[in-house]
Formats: sequence, C-alpha cells, structure tokens
Amino acid sequence: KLIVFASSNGGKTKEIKSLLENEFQVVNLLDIGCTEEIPETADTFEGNALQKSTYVLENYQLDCFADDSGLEVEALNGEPGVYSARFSGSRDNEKNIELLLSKLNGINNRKAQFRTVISLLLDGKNYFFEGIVKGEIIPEKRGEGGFGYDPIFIPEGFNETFAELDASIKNKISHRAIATKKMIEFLKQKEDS
Ligand code: ITT
Repeated sequence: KLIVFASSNGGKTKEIKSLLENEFQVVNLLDIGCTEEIPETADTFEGNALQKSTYVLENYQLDCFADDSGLEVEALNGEPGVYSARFSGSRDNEKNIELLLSKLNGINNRKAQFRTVISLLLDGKNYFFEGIVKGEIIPEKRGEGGFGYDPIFIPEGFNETFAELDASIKNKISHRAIATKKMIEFLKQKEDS
C-alpha cells in the first residue's frame, strides 16, 4: 500500500521509510512533485503537523501523514522546540547547532528531549501520535550519522550521540520511531475492524 509522507526533509524521510517498509511504500513531497515550502505558522507541533497534512489533502486529494518535530532543551525553557529547523533564522544546521551550544555555554543542566507529533489524515479525519526521547546535550558535535541536532544529543541509557549510534538503533528508540509505531498499530487495528 502507498502512503504519502508530507515532508521534504531527507533525513526524516529515510527514517520513516525504514520504519514503515514492511507495511507501506512511502513517498514524500518531492516524490509527488511538490517543491513549494508548506507554511508552518503554528506555535505547537500539533498545529504545524496538521498544517502540513492538511496542505497535502487540499492540494493533492491524498491521504497522508506529517511529522512535526524538534529539540526541547530544559534550561532554555523548551527552546528551540517548534523553531528547531530555523533556530538561527535560516535552515543552516551548522549555525543552528552553534547557536544552541553557545546558549548552553556554562550551563550545567544539559537535559533535553526530542519530540515528534504525527498528524495522520485518513478519509478527512485527523489523528495525532506523539513520541518523546529524553537525553542530554553535549558541548561539542560527535558523529556523522543522522541529521539535524543528532551530533550533540545523547539519548538516555547510551554513551554515544544519535549521530554516532547505528541508524538501526536510533530507529528503535527515537521520538520518531515511537510516534510511528503508534501510528502503525492504529492503522493495523483499523484494517482488522
Ligand atoms: P518537513 O517540515 O518538510 O518535514 P522540516 O525539517 O521543516 O521538514 P520540522 O519543521 O518538523 O521539519 O523541523 C524539525 C527540525 O527539528 C529538523 O529540521 C531538525 O533540525 C530537528 N529534528 C527533528 N527530528 C530530529 C532528529 O531525529 N534528529 C535531529 N534533529 C531533529
């Protein structure tokens, strides 16, 4: 079965594809020829996720799901949160990481969490699924894998960053993995009923 993932983020898409590959063939926005940037103007993950999924339903008349996600740092009152992709004012990931590390300079509380909210639009109805992974921010980047803030985030119970850990491990424990598994369970139950 085919399902549209309302995202143009390559890192997210790769993870989502491997999480869903046994059940669905996943295509993202670039695959369906959508190259314009969908406005994300809400101030919650739920609001932005729903904006993205609704855009695809209205413009392409397709069932779809969207992932809005970000990094919430405790000592920064949840920043960058929904502004994670453009924390420094642009989508420059190096600058975003630099800004975050400079804001945390000299701060002992390094606690943070990644959060994903998925909006699934099926037959015009919306369903939300959430996933959270807790961890901490280290002072310097480590590792080459993953994307976004992965090189500075160590998940609880590990000594390596998401960028150092194997992609298969990130895809077992991540915020995105947790939210996606909830959605898969929901879709399976729907099929059975
Ligand atoms: P789409 O809206 O097209 O899906 P986006 O990158 O704009 O892509 P978001 O608005 O949800 O997506 O922003 C999420 C940002 O949060 C993302 O760009 C990363 O900087 C960060 N992020 C989310 N999940 C992450 C992860 O698993 N690892 C590292 N950083 C992540």
